Amino acid sequence: MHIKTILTQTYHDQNPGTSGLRKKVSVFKQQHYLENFVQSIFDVLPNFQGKSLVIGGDGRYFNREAIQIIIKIAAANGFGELIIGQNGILSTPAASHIIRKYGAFGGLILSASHNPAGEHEDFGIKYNVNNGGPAPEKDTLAFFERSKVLENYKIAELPELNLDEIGTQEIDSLKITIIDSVNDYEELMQSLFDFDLIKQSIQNGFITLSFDAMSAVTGNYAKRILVEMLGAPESAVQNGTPLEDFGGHHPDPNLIHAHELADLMFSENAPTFGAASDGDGDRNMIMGKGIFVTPSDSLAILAANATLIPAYATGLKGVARSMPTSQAVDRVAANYKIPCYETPTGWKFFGNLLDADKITLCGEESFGTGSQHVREKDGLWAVLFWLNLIARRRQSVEEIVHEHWRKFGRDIYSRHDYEAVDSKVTNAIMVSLRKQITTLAGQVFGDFIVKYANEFCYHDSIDGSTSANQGFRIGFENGSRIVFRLSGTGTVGATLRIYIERFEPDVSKHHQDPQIALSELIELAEQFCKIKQLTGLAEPTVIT
Ligand code: G16
Repeated sequence: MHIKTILTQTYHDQNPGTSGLRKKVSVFKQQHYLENFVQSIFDVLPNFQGKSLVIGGDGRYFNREAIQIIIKIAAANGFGELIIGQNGILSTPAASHIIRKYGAFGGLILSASHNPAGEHEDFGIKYNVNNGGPAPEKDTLAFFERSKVLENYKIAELPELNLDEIGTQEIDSLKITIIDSVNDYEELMQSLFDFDLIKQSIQNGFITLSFDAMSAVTGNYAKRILVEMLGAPESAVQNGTPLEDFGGHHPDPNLIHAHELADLMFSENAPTFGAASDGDGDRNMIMGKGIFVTPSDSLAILAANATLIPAYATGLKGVARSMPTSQAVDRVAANYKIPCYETPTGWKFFGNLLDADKITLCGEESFGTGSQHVREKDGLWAVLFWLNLIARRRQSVEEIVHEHWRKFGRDIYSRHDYEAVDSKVTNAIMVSLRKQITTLAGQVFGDFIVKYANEFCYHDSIDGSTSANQGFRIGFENGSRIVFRLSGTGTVGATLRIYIERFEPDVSKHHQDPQIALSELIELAEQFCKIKQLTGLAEPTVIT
């Protein structure tokens, strides 16, 4: 194998965000851009010579081209084995599982998740460590630092590899294995859930379902698991063929972007269960006939019912949620007397807690839930969890949710996003919030008395690291909260996210529209940040 060293120009914008480096395709296609970032990662990682690297992506535009480049750089840098999903496809949770199952050194996952795909849209890349989870912040910072001084990269002269055929080939001392993208993941799911029970409930018509794969990576996984293994009709999987541009969809499973599913679920002909996943298969949206389950509620409900699922029958060690996620799961944890951890936004922060066996389930308001089984959030896992739960409890989604609220109270919750705002404006908002935050405790705003107000700073109890500036939170005496933070996944301008929640213990008030129930807090949030005033926007771009 002939290895070349290529002199490169340095880029100064390769700072990974919440979940890896995400940029427009045109940015990634700049000369040496992808090569530089991959080399920067390999320069930082120690002692991987002869070890294996997992490679796969969500199949979006530039996926195949990027994989060919990565193969050559990984070969030149001395990896001993490359394990690649067939056609270059691996869902993010499947990649996490494969890293763990085959004891790989790590993995490169190519995805910009829920961001749109295509020549003029987004691409992304992130490195996952050997526990299967996203690289911790200290590593991603080191990758960025390295990229700012990188002068050359190494690349092997290899022919283009055929990614479509399963099998192993050897080039000198490098082994390249193309694996079926679904097999390992499917086996794992079967080991966690009661497939026979779910299958029975589908066959006898108690469960009817619609799953929207949004023309993204989960199509292959859903067809194999839901249709072939669990017996759902083929028509149960919508948009099940992964396309390079995701069919022009914005593959973000929420009520706005998965509106076809939402319309169906609120119609007369709704099946009993509806769900959607995102570009790379780690997010999930759960719906029942006539009901949308917020991700925060979904996490709480899964935690409250975990012992009904074979994999979690012996109970949970603890749970964790990201800071802006509602406090619904905290109530479940308190009830079952298990610890509940609060981490910054980003799945990478759950890894240490999972590895140290402190928690069994975790989740985020951004449509992500997961467990010990991998080190990523897992969309289809959440879908199967709900199907298993419905089959076991013989209740509808609505009955399960309402019963949960009756028992624990309802955390009425909403997130308001102001997308693609001029970053000068959002930076000014952050500066102003930082000033105000220290003066708010004890102040009274109508019915709301500020109990605490601070900028969230996380101390990882396992590795002792600290992550500062993780969003502003204002907590009120009555348990309500307003949280402000900037998104770390966008590629255009800046996105301000405002998270609003109010606890409602009174059963007679559980069925209010969240936007109405939260209206006072929504106004208060504007009073603090003035986003509407500063941008002239009358409404958030997206409300979930
Ligand atoms: C990523 C992270 C999640 C995070 C989400 C939203 O999800 O993996 O942990 O909650 O971004 O982040 P932000 O609010 O910074 O945009 P995904 O599905 O995009 O990989």
